[in-house]
Amino acid sequence: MPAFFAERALLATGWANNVRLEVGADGTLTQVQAEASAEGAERISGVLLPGMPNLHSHAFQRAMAGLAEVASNPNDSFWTWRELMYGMVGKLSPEQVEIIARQLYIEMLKAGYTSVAEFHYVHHDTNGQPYANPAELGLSISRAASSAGIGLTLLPVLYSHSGFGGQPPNAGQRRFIHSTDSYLDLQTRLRSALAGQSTQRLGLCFHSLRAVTAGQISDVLSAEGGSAPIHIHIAEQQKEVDDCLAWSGRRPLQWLYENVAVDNRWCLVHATHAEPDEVALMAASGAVAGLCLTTEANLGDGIFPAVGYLAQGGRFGIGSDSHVSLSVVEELRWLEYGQRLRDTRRNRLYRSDQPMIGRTVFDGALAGGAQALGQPVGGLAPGLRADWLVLDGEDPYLANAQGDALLNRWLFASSENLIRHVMVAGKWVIREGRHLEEQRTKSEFSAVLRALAA
Ligand code: NGQ
Ligand code: ZN
Repeated sequence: MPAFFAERALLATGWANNVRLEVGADGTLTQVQAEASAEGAERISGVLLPGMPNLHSHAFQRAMAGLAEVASNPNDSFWTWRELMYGMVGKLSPEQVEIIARQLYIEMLKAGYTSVAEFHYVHHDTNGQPYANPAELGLSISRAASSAGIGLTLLPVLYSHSGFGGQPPNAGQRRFIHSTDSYLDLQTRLRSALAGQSTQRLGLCFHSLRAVTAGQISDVLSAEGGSAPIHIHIAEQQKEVDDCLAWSGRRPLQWLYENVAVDNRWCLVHATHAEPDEVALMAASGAVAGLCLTTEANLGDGIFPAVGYLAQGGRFGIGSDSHVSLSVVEELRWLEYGQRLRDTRRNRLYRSDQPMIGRTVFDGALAGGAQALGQPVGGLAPGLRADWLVLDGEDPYLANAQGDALLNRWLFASSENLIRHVMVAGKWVIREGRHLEEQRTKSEFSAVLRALAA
C-alpha cells in the first residue's frame, strides 16, 4: 500500500507533525497517523493541505476570459456580457469544448483545486439540434476531467425558458434547451457513461428560476429522488430579483424556500442578493452558498452577506465560475475583502472559537465544497480521497510561520503561486508545478483560441 510522509500537515483533526498517510488501491486514505515513522514512505517536502473542491465552473467560458473588458456602452452590465458569452457559445465544436476544458482543469489543479462541479448547459450543436449522441458534450467534459486527473461532479443543466413563468427561449440559448423528458434521458445516458469512473459522479442542476418552471423542478426531483447534489443559480443580479417579484410577488430565495424543500443536497450559486430573512432560511436549511468571488466582481453582481450568514452557521464553498481567475488564494482572499470593503472594518469572517481568518475561510470552503460536490473529499482523514496539495515549505513566509498563521501568510501575503505538488486520488497530477499533459494541451488550446478569434 503506498505510503507518504509529511513533516507538517493540516489534518481533519488539526495541524500535525510527522504524518504518515496510507492510500488504498482506489485512491482513498486508509490511515493517517501523526508522530509516525517515515519508514518505507515517500517523503513529501513542503506543507501538506487538503485539496480544494471548486463548486462552480462553466468550462467553455475560460476561452473568453479577459475578452469582455472592453467598454461597449456606458451601461455595460452582466446582461451585455451575457450577449458576448452567447456569441462565443454559438461557435464552439465538441473538440474545442474538450480542449478548453482540459486546459482549464490543468490550470485548476495547479491552482489547488482537486475536484470541480461542472455546471454544464451547452448540450446541442450550433443550430440547436441534439448531437447523434445527445450526451456528446457532457462526455467531452468527462474525458477532459479524466485526462487532466481532476475529480468531477458533472451537473447536466435543465434549461427550458428565457424568463420567469415559462417564457420561450431566445436564439442565443438554442444550444441549452431541454424538455424535462429529454433532460431525464440525458441524465440516464450520462449516469451509465460515468459509472466506471471512480472520481466522477453526476448531480442535478436547474439553470435558474428564470430557466425552469416550478412543475419542472418537482418533476425532476420526484423522478430522480436519491441523494445527488442539486445546484441552481439564484439571486445573482438585481434584475433577476425584480423580475421574480414582478412575476410572483416573491424574491427568488423567498420563492425557492416557499415552493421547494431545500436541504443539504442543494448548492445555491451566488445568492448575492439575499435579505436577512433569506440569509436565515439559507443557514437553517444546511444548503451550501456557492460563492464565486472573482466572477461576481467581474460581472458586477454585488457582495454576498457572508458575515451574518457565517454567524448563523451558514455553509459555503468557492467556485471559479467564468474563470477570470484560477486561484484558491484569490477566491478566499476576496471573500474576506468584499466584506471589509462593504463594512469599512477588518477581519470579518471568523468564528468565536477561531479568530484566524485564513483558517475560517479555508475550512469552510473545504467542507462546503465537499458537500456541494457530493464526494468524499475536503479533508485528510481515513475514508476520504487522497486529494491534497503541497505548499513550498522553503518560501520564507511559510518557513517562518506555524499552523494557522501559515495559512494566513499563504492566503493574505503570497503574490506568486506557492503550490508545488498536487495529488488526486493517490496519484501525483502536478509535480514541481507542472502537469504531464501541459505542453500538448497548451498548444492545442492556443490553436483553439486562434480559430475562435478568426
Ligand atoms: C451562466 N453565469 O449561465 O453562465 C451565467 C450567466 C445567466 C453566471 N451567472 C447567464 N455567472 O445567468 O443567464
Ligand atoms: Zn454560473
